[in-house]
Amino acid sequence: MAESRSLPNILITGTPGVGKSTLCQQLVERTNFQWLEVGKLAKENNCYEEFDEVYRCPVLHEDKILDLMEDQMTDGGIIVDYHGCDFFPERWFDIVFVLRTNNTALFDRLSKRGYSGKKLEDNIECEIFGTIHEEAIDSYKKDSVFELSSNSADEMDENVEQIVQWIEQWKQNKM
Ligand code: DAT
Repeated sequence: MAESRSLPNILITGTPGVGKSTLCQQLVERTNFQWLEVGKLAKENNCYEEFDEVYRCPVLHEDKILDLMEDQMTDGGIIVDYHGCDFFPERWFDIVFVLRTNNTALFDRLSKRGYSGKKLEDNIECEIFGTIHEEAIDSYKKDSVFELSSNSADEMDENVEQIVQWIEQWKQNKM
């Protein structure tokens, strides 16, 4: 429950390539929060159900990953980073940020990452349709979901500042 947390929990989500890891990296340098990379945790603990042949990637075993995360989420101070958001319990998060990037920039970033064909097209489409934002709106209280534009380094800096300020405000309100 949010009231029992000494620090808030934050979810950073969005299509692959929008800048979640970069933002989280900068946030841990500025705060004493812990960065929980769901993809990395899944890999380390083999939390997969099957292999998706179309996308050439394993499918997350959601219940297994949630069990692994539960204890860490209790005290707060966690920044969760994942490209999906509909399977986490709503109670875990005090705020949800959905990063957004324009098609051209995202296309370049994902191409550089080695994405091509259907995988590239589907991720670009996901971003154009605002799929993750919609998922966030459907999964969390509307007034706790915020879109952040992440097209440039300047916008990245602004986003870091905004989140650091939000954390400070949360602490003030808690006192
Ligand atoms: P994600 O974790 O969402 O998959 P990332 O942080 O790995 O994304 O970023 C993908 C690439 O894009 C990486 O090379 C850094 C770059 N990038 C991310 N956010 C950016 C921004 N706001 N402006 C410019 N480049 C950005």
